[in-house]
Amino acid sequence: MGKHISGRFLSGICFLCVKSCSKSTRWMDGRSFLRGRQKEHMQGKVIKGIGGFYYVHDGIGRIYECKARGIFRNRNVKLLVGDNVEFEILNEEEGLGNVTEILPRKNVLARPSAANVEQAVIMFACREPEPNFGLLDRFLIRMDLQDLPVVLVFGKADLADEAARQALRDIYRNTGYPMLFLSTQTGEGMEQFSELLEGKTTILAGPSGVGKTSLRNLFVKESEGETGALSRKLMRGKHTTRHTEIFRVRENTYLLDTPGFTALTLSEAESQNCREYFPEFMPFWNECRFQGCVHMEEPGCRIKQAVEEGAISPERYASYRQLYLETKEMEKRKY
Ligand SMILES: Nc1nc2c(ncn2[C@@H]2O[C@H](COP(=O)(O)OP(=O)(O)OP(=O)(O)O)[C@@H](O)[C@H]2O)c(=O)[nH]1
Ligand SMILES: [Mg+2]
Ligand SMILES: [Zn+2]
Repeated sequence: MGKHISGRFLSGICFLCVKSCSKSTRWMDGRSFLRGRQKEHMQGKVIKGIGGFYYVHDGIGRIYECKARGIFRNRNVKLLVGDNVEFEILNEEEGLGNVTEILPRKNVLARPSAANVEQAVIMFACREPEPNFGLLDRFLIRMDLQDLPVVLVFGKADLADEAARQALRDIYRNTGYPMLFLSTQTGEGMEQFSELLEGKTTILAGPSGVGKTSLRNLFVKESEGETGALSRKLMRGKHTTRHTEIFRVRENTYLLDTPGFTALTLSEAESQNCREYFPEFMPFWNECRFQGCVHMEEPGCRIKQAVEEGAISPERYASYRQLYLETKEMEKRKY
């Protein structure tokens, strides 16, 4: 790969990897990172992986471009963004290294794949692009399945009037997910967002073009990830994020920016028990007339009644139906 180390050895190590070398010192915390340095068995964090290279931050101020040793391939283990690793330095000057060991993981997240994540922010835009609730609910289920606490964030709040916001609140009001409206344009919601990041490693996930990278840029000033206006045809950001990358917001506080999704299918196993992942269905558990009611066409269904009464939103129930039908379809295809 290209050079990614600035001429100014002490102050200008590039963290954006290969992009612009004199820019970033964002992991530096003032300590001299050369003092008392152990050349072997260094520890660090994988902040990004591209094409077989892993960018490992040493926790002090330097990024090493590393390869993973063959042992991982033999063990069939893949390094993930967020992994804490041991690595050896091959060339200090050029910042090259070799990852030798993965330290124990707290958890592993699939799609977007990452390790050691503590919280998920599911981000959609109030408008542009319009939220796709089917997709949003799949995200929620996926995170629940992975036992990750979720905060639901609606960005581009500057484009939504009070009525539009209330409509969104209504859809998710009985789900129990904390909800936040924010705008990178007006600054609305930024303080609350900052608070909810405090002391955690948070993954920022959602469709393309909703403003994830714009939000990240506000919290990690030096990173200046490119963002893009939506192309009208695809409704995707022009500078769409292609790789998951972890950023340090402040001490013990990290944010993972991820590539946007346009679709997300749950596996059969994942969607099979989807009923259980609609928290607002829970109060009516076992109250349907028929035992084993799947809340589709059965008479005396308490869930459908709850939709009529307004305790469950029609959008959420529609999501449920869609998932249910898809699961049936998958089962049919198997035989
Ligand atoms: N009106 C408005 N536009 C915004 C806001 N935040 C971001 N945008 C715009 O939305 C577009 C897409 O922003 P990005 O930050 O690239 O979106 P993203 O979610 O990172 O997209 P991917 O990387 O493709 O997943 C850009 O043109 C931004 O300027 C906001 O709060 N309000
Ligand atoms: Mg992005
Ligand atoms: Zn029912």
